[in-house]
Formats: sequence, structure tokens, C-alpha cells
Amino acid sequence: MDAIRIRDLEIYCHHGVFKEENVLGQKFLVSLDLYMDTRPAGETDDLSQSINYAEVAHFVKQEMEKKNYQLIEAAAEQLARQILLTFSLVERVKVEIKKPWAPILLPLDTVSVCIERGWQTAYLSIGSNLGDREAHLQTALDALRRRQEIRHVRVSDIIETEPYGYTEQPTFLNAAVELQTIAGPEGLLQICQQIEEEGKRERTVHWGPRTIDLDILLFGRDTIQNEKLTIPHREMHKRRFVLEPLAQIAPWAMHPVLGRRVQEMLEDLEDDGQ
Ligand code: PH2
Ligand code: MG
Ligand code: MG
Repeated sequence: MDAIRIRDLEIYCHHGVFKEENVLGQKFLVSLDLYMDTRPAGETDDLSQSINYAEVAHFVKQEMEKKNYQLIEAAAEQLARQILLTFSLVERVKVEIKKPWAPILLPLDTVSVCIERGWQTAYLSIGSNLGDREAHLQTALDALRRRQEIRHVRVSDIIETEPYGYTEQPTFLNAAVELQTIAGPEGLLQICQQIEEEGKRERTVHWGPRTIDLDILLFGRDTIQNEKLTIPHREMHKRRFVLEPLAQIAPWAMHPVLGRRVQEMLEDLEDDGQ
């Protein structure tokens, strides 16, 4: 992808584990790769179609001076986040922070951390089958939209569905959601769980009735398998209540393990598939 790059921007500030570093300060060198589409600006020669690298450089200085971190990891994490939140044309950013004067009592050129962060497209399935179901869904959507680290929320129609799995429970309202986020998959899971808690969801019967349920279906093309998280969602390809609304907003989204598109997975479902 195209990029605007800044190399070794010199900033004097006070990050460090040692007290001397916090008191005296030292020189830091910041390098950025700002990944974005430069074609609109390239074709029009118009700065308003791009980001102003002078503005970015001054922004970096301000952010680096705002707070003293112990770790350059933390300084880099915050800087990447603030750049992505402030310069919306930047899709992804690589941040390297070097410390040429790191006080380790040995000669060195530089020590640095280098991280890459960006906006990723993710898909969720949301559902409710208790109380004012539509209000629960709207509350969850509002909560997603209010999060700084989420943007471009798009929602399918809300559909009424028969309970799948444990069938002795009321019917559901379900919808699919597309969003972009700078939270990682674990971060997005935390956001979903927090919204469920705010919706007073009680976890009693597994697959049982719930005021609000938010499940991550897809996260970019990531595949994740650990105790907390399975992405893609392990049952998504079997569930009509997931695929039908998802096909409405993202028919061509790919399942990275099965290699099937959403529309194809929906067509594959048996007629009795729920
Ligand atoms: N969620 C479940 C189990 N069964 N059935 C429908 N129709 N809709 C759901 O959202 C749903 C379900 C577990 O989360
Ligand atoms: Mg669920
Ligand atoms: Mg769930």
C-alpha cells in the first residue's frame, strides 16, 4: 500500500524506567510509515486529499511530550492509536521509537520498538430474545458506535428467528454488524463482553435466553484459536440466523478457513438449517 514516511524525527522527552531518565530526559527518534491511498492527492495535487506531514510531525512531538511512559512500548502504542484516531485517511501505521542514548552502560547505536497497528474490518452477530428485544439491540449498537476505537458501523435488517440449539426458549431478533476497529480481536471481545454486561445479560443456561448477545464472526482474515476466542466463529457457517443478515451487508466476505464466501455458505445450508 502507498505510504507517507517520516524518518528519525528527533524529540527530546522523558520516557524511561530509571528515575534519571524521567528527570533529565533524553533524545528519541520517531519513524512512521503512514499507510494510506495517496492516489487522490497524487492525481489532484490537492493537500486536502492527503495528510500534511508537517502536521503529523508536530502531532508526534505533542503526543511524545504529553505523558511520561516507563516503556517505549507504551509510548509507541499510544502514539499509533492517537495517529489512527486523528488522521482518518491513515489505514495502518508503523511506528518505530528509537533511543540512541539508552543508559545501559554499554555503547550502542540505538535500541527501539517497532509496531504496526491499523483499522480492521470485523463482523458481529447480535441477538436478543428477552424483554424489549429491539431496544436491547439498539442499545448495543449505540454502545458500539460510541466507542472511540470503532468506526463505520453498518447494520443489516433485524430479523426474527426461531431458537437454534436449545429450542425451549422465546424467538430471537438477530442482526449482523460490520465495523472497523483499531482494537485487536481480544480488545473487540472485551468491548462485546462489556456491552453484554451493561445490557445486564445473565449467563445462566448455555445457549439459553439472553437480553443481548454479541459474537465476533470474522476479524479481517485472522484465524484465532485459544481458550477465550475462536475466530472465525466456529458455528457461523451452520447458522441461518447468522448468514442471512450477514449476506445482506457482506455477501462477498470470505471465511478464511473454509474458503467460502458468506453468500455461498448461505446457499450451502440445508433447507432445514436454522
Ligand atoms: N443464539 C444462540 C443460540 N441459538 N438462535 C437464534 N435464532 N438466534 C440466536 O442469536 C441464537 C440462537 C447462542 O448464542
Ligand atoms: Mg451467540
Ligand atoms: Mg455469545
